[in-house]
Amino acid sequence: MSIDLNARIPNNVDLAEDRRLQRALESWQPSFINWWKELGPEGTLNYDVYLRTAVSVEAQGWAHFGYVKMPDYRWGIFVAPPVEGRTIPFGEHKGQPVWDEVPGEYRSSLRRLIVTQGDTEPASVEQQRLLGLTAPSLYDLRNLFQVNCEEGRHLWAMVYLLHAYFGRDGREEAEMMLERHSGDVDKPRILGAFNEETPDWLSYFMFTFFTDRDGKYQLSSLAESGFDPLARTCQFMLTEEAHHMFIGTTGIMRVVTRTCEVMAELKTDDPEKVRAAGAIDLQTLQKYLNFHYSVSLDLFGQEVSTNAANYYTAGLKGRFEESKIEDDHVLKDDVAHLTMFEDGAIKEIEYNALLAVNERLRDDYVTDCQLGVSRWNKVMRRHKVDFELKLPHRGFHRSIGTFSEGNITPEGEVISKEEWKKNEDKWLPSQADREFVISLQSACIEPGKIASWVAPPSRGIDGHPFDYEYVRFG
Ligand code: BYC
Repeated sequence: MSIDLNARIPNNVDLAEDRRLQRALESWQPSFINWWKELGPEGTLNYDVYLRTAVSVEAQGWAHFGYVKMPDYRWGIFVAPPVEGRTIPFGEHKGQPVWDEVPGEYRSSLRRLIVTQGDTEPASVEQQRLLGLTAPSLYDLRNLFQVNCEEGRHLWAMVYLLHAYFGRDGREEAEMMLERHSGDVDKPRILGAFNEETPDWLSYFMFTFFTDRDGKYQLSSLAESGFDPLARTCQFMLTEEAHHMFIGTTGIMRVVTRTCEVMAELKTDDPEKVRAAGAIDLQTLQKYLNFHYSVSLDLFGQEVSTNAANYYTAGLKGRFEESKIEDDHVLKDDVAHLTMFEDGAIKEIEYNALLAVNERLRDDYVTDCQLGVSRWNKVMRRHKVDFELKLPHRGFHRSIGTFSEGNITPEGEVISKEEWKKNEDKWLPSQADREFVISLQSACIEPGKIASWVAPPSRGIDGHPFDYEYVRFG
């Protein structure tokens, strides 16, 4: 499983042994680089960035840190080592040996899952392409670029699967990954949240907390797949993903910290005074949280999904930590109780557990999100600030699933459309809120300096201090 780092495409999948595949991927590579230059981080081609690069797939010491110009980043194909004798962990093929090739009857379902996953990766890079112009610190700038490079690598991970296992239509899908663009009217990205803008760093921290966390749960359920190449690919992607969510959790924590400091300095809880001092008031943070949480909840699909049931029964996409769940892993006779919107009311409805697999994953995600929110609230308690951030009701501001039919307040009350319209700006960032947050954005990129609205991190990257020169501008 050692990585061939000197190859034109670094890999641990013996690419050199398969000349056709190697040539096909090498012919996709220039399109990828062109896409990066056009739609990757704006104006950064000459920057030397202190980045980690995958050099191994072992848990210990998988990454090397050093200065890299981003177009020279060693994007490659890395999969976790195979598990000897692994069997399909769930569904109707449970207990049979895992597949090393695509089973004919599941070809289109698998391709669709891989394409949907792959599409999100370049989408997020596109969404974040201008953020580098207004980084709150050099440390944050470096972290942004790290995430961008790794999302690029995650695209490589899915493109490899498409090229290696799906022949001509896989290659066509790989081309399409660079043709759809975030927010493009004619060729948008596949999933809703990936067509939203990430216009400021507060949105970015929220995105890395809430939307990257959807990535964690989706990748974890694909890491259980009976199609072993997909499972192993996702296992390694999860190693990289952890840092992305760390940026979100600590990013929001640093914003909360700064706001609490300003409130203490000014002895006020007046949002206007907090804003005037160049910090973000807690009420605005709550609105951004409401927005990003709700669009990320949509990424789990509908509450009742035959797609999800079919993926599960086929052994293609499992649940979060499937092997730790104590049941038969077939779910045909199990039931689940789902919170849904029906006949104008929020109800608990019993369904077959197979149909409820999306909701199960969403439940796990909600629990995980709550842990982060509780950590932010702890910061406020430590500062003796009497305010709690809260996850809104799961029906709030939804576009996918039964709740998309209703108007639900953050507290979970069903209201009329008129009432929603009247109150929307209380719950979601208004135009004025967005303008305020954007007004705080300006590049603060001298080593050791930090913008007014966010506290410095408690430690730097790879043992370096906060004021390390994480990015050198060419
Ligand atoms: N937006 O049966 P349903 C990440 C469609 S993030 C638009 O419930 P299913 C990352 C759906 O496609 C993780 N359309 O759907 C994070 C279906 O279409 P058709 C990405 C949506 O299939 C940050 C229809 O509605 N990975 O890695 O059960 C940075 C019926 O819905 C949406 C994956 O998503 C939506 N939100 O569930 C970088 C994993 N939701 O059949 C990266 C792969 C549903 O009517 N994808 N629809 O044409 C999947 O597992 C599934 O496709 C979904 C949807 C869970 C997304």
